[in-house]
Amino acid sequence: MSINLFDLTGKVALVTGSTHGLGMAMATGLGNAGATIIVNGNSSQTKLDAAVAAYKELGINAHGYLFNVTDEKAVQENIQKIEAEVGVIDILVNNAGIIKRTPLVEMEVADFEEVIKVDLVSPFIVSKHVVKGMIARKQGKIINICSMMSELGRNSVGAYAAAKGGLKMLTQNMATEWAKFNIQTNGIGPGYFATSQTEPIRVDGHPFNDFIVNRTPAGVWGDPNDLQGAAIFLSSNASNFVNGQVVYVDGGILATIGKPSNED
Ligand code: GCO
Repeated sequence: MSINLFDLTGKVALVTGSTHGLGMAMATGLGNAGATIIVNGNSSQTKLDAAVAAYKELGINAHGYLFNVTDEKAVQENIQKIEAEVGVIDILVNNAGIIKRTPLVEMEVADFEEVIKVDLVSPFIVSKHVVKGMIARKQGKIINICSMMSELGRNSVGAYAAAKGGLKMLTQNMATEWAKFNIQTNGIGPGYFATSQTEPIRVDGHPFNDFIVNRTPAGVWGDPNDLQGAAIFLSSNASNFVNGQVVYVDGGILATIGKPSNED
């Protein structure tokens, strides 16, 4: 009998920030692999309902829950609702995040703190409440969405880099504390992808657009669907002895110092 290590049938996956962008792409991959998807948005019920309908259009069993991942009371209440109404959460993808592009010397402390709160504190909040069930069942998968900025700095994204660098280490600490309960905690580090978050720096002719195409050995911006394989792998039995790792899906950016613009 052949065993499909990547089959997620019967699993329930909560993907925070999954009404659009990379979260939606990864959640769609998990759904196509058989998982039931808990779709999360934090602001608009209309947007959440539209996203759930889009998943269902693809034949994915999806349920929407509107809550702000930085609000511990709302997180706790919604996780209880999800586990009562849909089922226990087997897979958690901490994807929700924001970015503020401001040089550090000009950045307001409140703005810096908001980026840290959403991108670093909220994965802690959501994981802390989801993992209790995983510990009780001695099984679970947690994936934290890191970034190139978990490894590299860049002008104007200092708060984001501090958060994503911290998220890499938080991933390693979650792995350290929870592996003994058969819970695997890992990260995915996306390179530069064509999403609404990167739209302002991706428009044709924008110097950053040319820079990234040149800095990425694959020579292109990533397609969000390119993240589905890593998400399925880290959510499945195929990664049961993988812990504390960040899988970089970056077209080769971290592998190279780059090349002069006149080189192919
Ligand atoms: C930026 C980009 C990056 C990417 C991604 C790279 O301003 O440099 O928005 O932050 O979104 O995080 O891994």
